[in-house]
Amino acid sequence: MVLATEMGSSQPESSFDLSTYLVKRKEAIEVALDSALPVIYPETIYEAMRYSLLAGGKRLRPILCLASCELAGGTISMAMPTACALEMIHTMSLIHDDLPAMDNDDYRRGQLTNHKVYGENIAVLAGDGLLSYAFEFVATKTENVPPQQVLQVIAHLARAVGAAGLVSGQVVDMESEGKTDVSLETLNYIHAHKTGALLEASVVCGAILAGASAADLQRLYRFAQNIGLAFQIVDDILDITATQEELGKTAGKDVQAGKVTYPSLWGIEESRRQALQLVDDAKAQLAVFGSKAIPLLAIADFITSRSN
Ligand code: GRG
Repeated sequence: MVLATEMGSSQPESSFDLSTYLVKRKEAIEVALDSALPVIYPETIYEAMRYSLLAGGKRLRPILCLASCELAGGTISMAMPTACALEMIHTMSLIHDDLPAMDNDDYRRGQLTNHKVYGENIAVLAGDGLLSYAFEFVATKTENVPPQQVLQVIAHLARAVGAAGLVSGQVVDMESEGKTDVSLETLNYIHAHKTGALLEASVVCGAILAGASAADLQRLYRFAQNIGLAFQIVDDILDITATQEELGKTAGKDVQAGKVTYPSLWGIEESRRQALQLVDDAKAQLAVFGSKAIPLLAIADFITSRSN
């Protein structure tokens, strides 16, 4: 496990540089993920799991988890197993989302999708393997955290992933495909579950590990809900405005699939305005934390300024 001392900790306000922070955190997470999942027998499944897990990506969920844990007074090493688990769960959801039975995509994170390389049967199992290993990893690798808090994290993650979270978001998304009369309420439901639930769990679980108070968890929960929705609005905009090279996956999928999106309801400019407003509202939730919130505030801004 990578220790905080090997990576440096949050920098003071005057010198905070988000790009350097994101690069360093991403590097630390990549190292931890790489060592978390060695290839053993039967090699095919471990290779398929590693193929998608180590394919890059922004590592936003683990970065949020580490930042939130630090904000609440914890350390990076306390949160790293949960951070890795979040990325395993996220990667699993991407593998399954890309399957022909779901979104049917050929590219993800700049490379062929899992099923294109390993076949659908192995891709399903690679997702299953990553999902279950995520929970094993939190339960067995978390150190220096009271067991009650680890249990709370496991329960929170499970809820975010299951029918109360990602699964329901995906179901309503699939049921809405091709319909032109999808309401804003339904769209918000889809994305609060499909995208928001795991981003929210990333922030809240980091703080739970650090033993945050109920009031602070509520503030972080509201912060995460707002950035989750902003993240999805920006995702919808990028699907229209960015290239396949920038996105690392097929661009223009939403229009092609006849999906109702935020830009299709509001237009691009209004969607941008709404995303910025959500980020402002999110940041307001963290005012009480003062300079300890600097990394999370900067990450919130990154959500609307990102290009992939
Ligand atoms: C979780 C049990 C279980 C089943 C999965 C397929 C499915 C059910 C849900 C779909 C979830 C999904 C793919 C949501 C999209 C979320 C999203 C906006 C992904 C893109 O995230 P980024 O931009 O990607 O952070 P990178 O590659 O940077 O990590």
